[in-house]
Amino acid sequence: MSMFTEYFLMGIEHVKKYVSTKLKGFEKIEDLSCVEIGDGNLNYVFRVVNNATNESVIVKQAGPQARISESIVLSTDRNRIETEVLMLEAEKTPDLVPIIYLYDTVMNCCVMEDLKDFKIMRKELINGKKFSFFSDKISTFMAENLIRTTDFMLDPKEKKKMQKQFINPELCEISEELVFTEPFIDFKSQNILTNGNETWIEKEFYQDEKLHIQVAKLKQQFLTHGQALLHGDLHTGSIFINDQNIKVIDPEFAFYGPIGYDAGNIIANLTFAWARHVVQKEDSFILWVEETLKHTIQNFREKSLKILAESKEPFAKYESVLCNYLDEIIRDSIAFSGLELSRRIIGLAKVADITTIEDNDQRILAERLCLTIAKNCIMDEDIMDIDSYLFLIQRLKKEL
Ligand code: SR1
Ligand code: MG
Repeated sequence: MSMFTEYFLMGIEHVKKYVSTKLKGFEKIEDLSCVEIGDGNLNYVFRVVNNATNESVIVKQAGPQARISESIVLSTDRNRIETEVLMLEAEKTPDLVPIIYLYDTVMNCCVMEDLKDFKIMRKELINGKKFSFFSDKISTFMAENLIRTTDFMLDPKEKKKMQKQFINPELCEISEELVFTEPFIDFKSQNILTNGNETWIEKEFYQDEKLHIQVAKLKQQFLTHGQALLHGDLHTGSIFINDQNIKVIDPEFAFYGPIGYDAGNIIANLTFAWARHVVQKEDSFILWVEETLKHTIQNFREKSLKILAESKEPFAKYESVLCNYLDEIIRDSIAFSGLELSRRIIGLAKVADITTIEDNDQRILAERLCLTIAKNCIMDEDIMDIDSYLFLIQRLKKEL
């Protein structure tokens, strides 16, 4: 009888056995080698290589607790959500996601394409690498996967069915706490602040009630605005990249939410790379990020408008309906980017773009730059499109 009929957390030998039992071309266990390569916050990720053929696959398994903190107990259903979303995305943007070979709702794991020719985008950006094609690829990914899952594009019953399929209470709760709550209160067990920035953050974030009121509005929007099937965690650590293409991975936080949340994550995470290189004075990289921010949002809007032109919704025939809809999404994206910019500096889940700045004074500067942008994005209603966002960050860069 198979040992994989009841869930348990697999180790390296189990994974080899699992792959040899389940996957064609990997039957001979003596030919297989396996290493755990996961560096994310939640799951276990194994690379299995068939040394006889040089073929390899990735096995990703969800454990009952988060890797980053055992006190975070989580449903392993997140692996189903991730796999089903990747399969849906593969229908719309097959070039931009990894192939799923199998998924298993007993072991809560999936076996997928090994993206061995790709690297994690965040690490590449930290090293100052520029990618001229990124804005084109990511805007296609967003327009195709977000706009095509909205009420404008889906049959009403199909949309509600998808909303039900991707209800994701536990991972949404992580975002509700880590993104929308904890960075704004003195949540000592989770918020670990950089030496030298504590007093500033105390005053500018924990004590600013006007800021809290704006954050509360955005939190309500996150909780209630089921606009599209989001990726839910669209940062540069969820993107693999090489010299030609990107692959978007890890949609386990997916749910029906406000489109601006995904787009805002892209804006914020490009901005972390920008801030790192601003304090390190890498001018050509800084310029590339600024152009990429502009092109990503412009292309996203144009591609979304083209998709919406196919809508069967009677009111979609009015150009102003579609333009208002997209302008509002972009306004939301800017505001949500302020949340991501805040939580990755103040909260539990930080980003290497900033934490690996060795010089403490430079790190303090980069953090304040991100947090000042964040506050402006959350509070200033005039910063509502990508041009005003760029105007803001370029002004702050000059004032450094
Ligand atoms: C407890 S999980 C912390 C963070 O890691 C994920 O990548 C999400 O961004 C989450 O907020
Ligand atoms: Mg992830």
